[in-house]
Amino acid sequence: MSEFFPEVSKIVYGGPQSRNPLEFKHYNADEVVGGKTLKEHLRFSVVYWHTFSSALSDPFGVGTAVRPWDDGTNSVENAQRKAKVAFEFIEKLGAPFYAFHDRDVAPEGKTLKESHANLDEVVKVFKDEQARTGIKLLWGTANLFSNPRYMHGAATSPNLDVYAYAAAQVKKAMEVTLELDGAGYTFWGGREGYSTLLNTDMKRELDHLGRFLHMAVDYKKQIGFNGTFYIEPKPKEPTKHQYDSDAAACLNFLRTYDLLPHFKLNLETNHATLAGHEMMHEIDAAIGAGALGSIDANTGDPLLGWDTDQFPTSIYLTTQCMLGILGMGGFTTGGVNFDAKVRRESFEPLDLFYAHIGGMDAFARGLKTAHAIISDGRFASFIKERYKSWDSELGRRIESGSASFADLEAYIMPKGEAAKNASGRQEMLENLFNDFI
Ligand code: XUL
Ligand code: CO
Repeated sequence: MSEFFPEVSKIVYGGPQSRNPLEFKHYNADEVVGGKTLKEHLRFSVVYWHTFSSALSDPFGVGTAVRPWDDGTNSVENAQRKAKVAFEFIEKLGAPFYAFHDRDVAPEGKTLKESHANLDEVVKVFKDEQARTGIKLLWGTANLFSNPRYMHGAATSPNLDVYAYAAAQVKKAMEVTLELDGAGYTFWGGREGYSTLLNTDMKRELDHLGRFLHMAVDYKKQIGFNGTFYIEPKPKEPTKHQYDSDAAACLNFLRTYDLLPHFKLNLETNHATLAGHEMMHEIDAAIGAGALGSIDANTGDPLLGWDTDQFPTSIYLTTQCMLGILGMGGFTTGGVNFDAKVRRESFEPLDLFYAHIGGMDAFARGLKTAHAIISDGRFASFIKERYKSWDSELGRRIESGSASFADLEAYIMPKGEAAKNASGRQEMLENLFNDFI
């Protein structure tokens, strides 16, 4: 097997005392926490687009990435070589999954037919490499935003031909995901939104998006794809307003169009930030609806207002994520997908390893910390105690829908005043959280 990363051998667990930056300090794949190995809990996934297809350009400058395996052509051969690079990287890293868009992995042809054929050529390599390494596909997706044809959106385009083109692209991407035995398929509405309402029929666009996703659900059944469908919320960028703006908006959309039984959410930290939410808020919102599927693990820079897609390194963040995920009983088909890219200044192949090792270690610590918090039980008992008035007979009647305003008036009137409030103890709880970090 050719070696594209000759300076790196398999990344091993060296433990917290290790001084080797190419070893894990906290991610010990086979270590058991709460009855499952870290590998089973975290289901790490490497994304193709940032890690293997990004030149590291930014709005002010061209790409800086040095990728010795890339001959700079748009050929299928170059794409197939990149596929081998990807699998060597993922195997050495020890991540069990990967994720891709159709257009990250194979060049777009002059016609749709040619693009499909190019994709098939790369999928052949993926199939062989999956069989050789045991690495699996977490989810596939279609890029419905880069090509200029999608300037007005794809499933919300005012141009029916573009809508049909997008449908054909998704159909093919679903077929390929099935062929590769993918555990899921993601819909991120890259340009499904608007830049101005002055030219937009919002209701009609949303109706079209609803129809589009129903056709996808029908096709999923038709081809026998049993993976999970995910919607990935993001409030803006590239458009001013994206219809799938946050978890709550997605859930409302899915309910309105009778799609909720068919979809779960894939939540991304930097998208939560852009929506003005903490990731924990998005996770709680999705779990409340029984709809948390997977996470795109990254982080933004608090001083920059855009989607910087940095690798997650904050233990507070990873602990909060894992509290939600452990609380819901763990991932089923989803995982911790590093939708993150190295900085433009970190242009060497080696930086790809450092970035992922850091993210995996941060999530391993988050998992262990969250497990310790849950086992300790003090947060859970505090919350239980805070709501204890609702565990009364009247509380149960209200919650089950068998109480009326008149009942509540009859209950509170003789008391004259509500019972005394208890402190929310925010600072005490923040201190307690810190005790676990
Ligand atoms: C864009 C983003 C996408 C989706 C997949 O911000 O997160 O890469 O994850 O299309
Ligand atoms: Co993402």
